[in-house]
Amino acid sequence: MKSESFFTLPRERTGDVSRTLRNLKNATVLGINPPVYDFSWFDLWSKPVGLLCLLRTLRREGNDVRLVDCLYEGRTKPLDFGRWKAQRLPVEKPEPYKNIPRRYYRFGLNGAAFRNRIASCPRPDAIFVTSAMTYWYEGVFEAVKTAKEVFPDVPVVLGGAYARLCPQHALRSGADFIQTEPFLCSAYDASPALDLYDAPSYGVLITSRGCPMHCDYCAAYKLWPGFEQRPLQDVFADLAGQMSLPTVTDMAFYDDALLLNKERHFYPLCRHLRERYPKLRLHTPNGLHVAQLDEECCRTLFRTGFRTIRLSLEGTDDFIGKASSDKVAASDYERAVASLLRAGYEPDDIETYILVGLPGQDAGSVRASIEAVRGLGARPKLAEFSPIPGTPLFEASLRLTPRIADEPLLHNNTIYAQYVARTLTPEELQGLKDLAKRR
Ligand code: B12
Ligand code: SF4
Repeated sequence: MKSESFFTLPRERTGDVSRTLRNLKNATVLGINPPVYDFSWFDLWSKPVGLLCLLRTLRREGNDVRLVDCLYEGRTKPLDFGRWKAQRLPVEKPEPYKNIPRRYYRFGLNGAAFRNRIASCPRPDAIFVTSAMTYWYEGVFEAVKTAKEVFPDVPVVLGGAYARLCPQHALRSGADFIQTEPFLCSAYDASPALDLYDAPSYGVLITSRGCPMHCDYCAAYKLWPGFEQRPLQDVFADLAGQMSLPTVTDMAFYDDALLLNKERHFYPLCRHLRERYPKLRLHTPNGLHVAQLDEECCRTLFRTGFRTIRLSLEGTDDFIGKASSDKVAASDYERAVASLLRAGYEPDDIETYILVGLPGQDAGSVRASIEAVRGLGARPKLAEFSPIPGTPLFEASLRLTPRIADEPLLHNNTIYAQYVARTLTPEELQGLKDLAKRR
């Protein structure tokens, strides 16, 4: 018998349908990870984890779940550590990007193949579309439109970071409902249904949610208020589920604050990883908190199989320090790099994020941060600023560039500083990138 509950979506089109979804039984549901429209896209162990957790939860309740992941299904060439290159097609730039002298692409399964994949699924009772970066909404709109064309009477629910950060804008997607709250916030279950992929080369672990700090450019505290670590038994079960898939060789951590309470959380997790999965290669694309990286922690990372390390420095000057909750003291960073090198890492294994393009930031200070990182034998990695709704620096950016209020495409980190706010010129930015890359 089909569940009735789903069809009683609230009359308001934004809010929380977690409870309705939890009551869904014996239904067929289709999850969609949309294509990405951007100037560039790299697979930094990218998976639609929120959607995969939702699908796993629904399957446990007896629902038949299907997944169309446009990026995974559009993959082409394998890269290192389980990553992939995605199929890309040059496309015309939308109006807000018209004057930007760069090529623009659609990444993922091409339009006809995407449509056919959706049409090949059994008629669902509900469709769930996820979203990530706010400036990727074009792909989200395309996914909703295609789903509506193929299955016109099936309700579409849109969730994910864009939906939560820009709910009013997301209403224009044509989705029937915009999920603005985290799904399943009380019974925290973050195990993704990785087995919905035919041959996943990497999995994703989230062992905690939120971050106790409040950096001025970051929406972590808005997306996940508070800080909570998952019980380790749940993390181990999640890991065992993902590792039961024979094609998985790599695992990425998405935590915002992986190393906090490390004696009770991270170290026991590492012991478990060493005992059970000694060959697994581990990655931290989301940046580690430098203050936690003492000698023992660095040795543990190395022995446990963490292969690519990214450090959140952001910058060495007072301006960045203040915007970044003063989370990194220069001495902590020096100690972290020295300890990582002593533990056995090569300089190329350690990339350090340096933020560039913040309103009010001076290019000279970015240059100094790059030099400082290079001087210590680590590799600087520029992270271009993206204004994120709800953060203090979004408010500051709004004063400088009011257009960002209505047009999330302008939040794109690739273009914001150089072409929207013009806080630095394309030549200045290129100069900084060249300096960061120089060996
Ligand atoms: C991991 C991560 C990355 C990874 C991988 C991202 C990926 N999946 O492709 C990496 C390191 C590559 C990355 C890179 C960047 N990121 Co990032 N990233 C994150 C992070 C920490 C977690 C995202 C995540 O998967 N969370 C876990 C899942 C479980 O959450 P979720 O998907 O939102 O799902 C939940 C709900 O939304 C819901 N849900 C999800 N889908 C659906 C669907 C339906 C139907 C329903 C009902 C519910 C639902 O269920 C889940 C559980 O509640 C977020 C911050 C955060 N804490 O969320 C930033 C975040 C998304 N990133 C951000 C930024 C700024 C960036 C960078 C621009 C940084 C930089 N300057 O270089 C780059 C850009 C990358 C690019 N151009 O490709 C910003 C957003 C920017 C924006 N304007 O949108 C965020 C919010 C962090 C911040 N600074 O505030 N990122
Ligand atoms: S420490 Fe990192 S995750 Fe935490 S608020 Fe700052 S930038 Fe966001």
